[in-house]
Amino acid sequence: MDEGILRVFQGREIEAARNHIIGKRIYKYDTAGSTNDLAFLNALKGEKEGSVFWARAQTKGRGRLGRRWVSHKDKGLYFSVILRPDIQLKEAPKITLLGALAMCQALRKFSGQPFLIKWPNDLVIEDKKIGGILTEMDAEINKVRFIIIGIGLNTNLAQGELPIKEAVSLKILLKQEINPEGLLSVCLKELDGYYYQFQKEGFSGIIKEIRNFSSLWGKQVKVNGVDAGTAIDFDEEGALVARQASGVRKHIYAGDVELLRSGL
Ligand code: BT5
Repeated sequence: MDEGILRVFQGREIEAARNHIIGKRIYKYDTAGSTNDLAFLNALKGEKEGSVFWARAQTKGRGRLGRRWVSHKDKGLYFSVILRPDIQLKEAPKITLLGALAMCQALRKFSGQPFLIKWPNDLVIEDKKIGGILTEMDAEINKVRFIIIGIGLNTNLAQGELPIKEAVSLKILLKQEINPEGLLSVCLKELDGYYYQFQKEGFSGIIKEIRNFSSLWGKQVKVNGVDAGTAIDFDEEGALVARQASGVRKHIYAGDVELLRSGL
């Protein structure tokens, strides 16, 4: 059950007033089921592009394929943004990657630590997961009506509170309590900047930049349980390119990546 809105920010307090699109309006909740559901329902009712739904805790925080996202109160940043890009359905994965790049940069700027993207939707440091992205959408046959990009970042979890062994939080890395508003403002600024770039110039500059922040290069990967080869690149659509032992290059459009010779 959602407990109702705690506060509506009009951008200024979170330093998002000067953003182009994202974060001009921020709805802050105490407890939500899932911020993605809040954003989705409000998008259906006509809420504007760029509005943000942020909760201190989620009772039904989720990852992909119905997996759980552990969302204890004030231990993570949990927010979802409504986007209304003029794109086809098949382009939607680009938005997940754009979000991953924005969050990777936001975490780097906020903390000075070398975060990377584990394609397609994880944020990692030394193969430990600090955050994840869940993109959901409403679409017609071929056309996206709106996309909800949901972001979860571990801020203040202590070592003993981590949901899985291969996870980490900013507090553990930086050895200090994290101010969620400060982090949210950096996240919205980065997301806004990359989304604006996407609207103006398309995806190619973004995919070039993402190539510099992949945790997978040179690693043997399994995708959805099947050996895919060595991860070597992203293509212009944001698919992962893996080289198989035979030399054949395989383009992988979606899936769960496991590393064959590493922790995650
Ligand atoms: C994700 O899914 O990584 C996407 C997570 C998105 C969460 C945000 S929070 C705001 C918005 N509202 C929502 O309801 N969701 C979004 P996936 O790749 O499927 O990873 C899920 C897996 O990550 C789980 O099965 C666990 O193994 C692990 N996990 C769960 N909670 C975690 C946490 N807090 N930190 C690190 N790993 C976690």
